[in-house]
Amino acid sequence: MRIRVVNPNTTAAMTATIERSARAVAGPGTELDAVTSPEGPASIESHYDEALSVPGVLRRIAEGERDGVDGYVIACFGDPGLDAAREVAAGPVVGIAEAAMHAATLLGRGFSVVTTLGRTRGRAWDLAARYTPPGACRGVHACEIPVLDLDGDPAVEDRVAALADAALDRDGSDVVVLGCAGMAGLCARLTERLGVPVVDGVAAATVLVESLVTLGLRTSTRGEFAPPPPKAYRVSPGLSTMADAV
Ligand code: 2AL
Repeated sequence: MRIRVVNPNTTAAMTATIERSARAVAGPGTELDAVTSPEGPASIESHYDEALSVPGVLRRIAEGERDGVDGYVIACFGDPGLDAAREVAAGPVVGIAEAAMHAATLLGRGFSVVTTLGRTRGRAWDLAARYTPPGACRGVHACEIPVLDLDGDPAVEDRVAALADAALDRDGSDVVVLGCAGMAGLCARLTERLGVPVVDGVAAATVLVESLVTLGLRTSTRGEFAPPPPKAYRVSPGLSTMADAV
């Protein structure tokens, strides 16, 4: 099967981190690729960034449909464009917050999210309310490290570990959810250090998409997620249209 992992930001180095995490768990029969958004913000840490990341995500999905991809992961913790992607992809699409939070509910009574900037906490809470039962998400904690500073600084692991450790105590939770795709590389070490399950959404979503494809399951086209009604779309000069990609 062909699985495509889409990094919704435009930073290729972060796509490499994401790809490593996805490849580490993908099955031997899976042909996996990781692609970087062709347009939009270098990192996603605001509602504005998130809105501007969606056209690039949809472009990569449209290309995937042309390339015969069987399922997709949207590898940013805000799950940008997830519902829209489901309308245009024939196969399943899973967001990393969605996968991580669902997985966390199978591993303990309550989970804590550790994320990047405090301003992204509202979005994480909104997604927790959408994906998990009331009370499952016990806290969302920010390390105040910008997304693009997560990579390459050895002090980051200590800071995130200290934050997660305090969160487990303060929230009375059993599981840690990593609130950014850029934290994927920290998962193994944090699991060792914290002694609780630490869920990296990139890995969780990769395996979940594989499972759905294996089961022959895809997004229902009966109602809300049917292909969008055909109509004219105006695109700003200099930008390509979705139709160019397919
Ligand atoms: C993210 C993420 O996963 N990718 C990105 O650019 N921003 N999430 C976050 N909470 O900062």
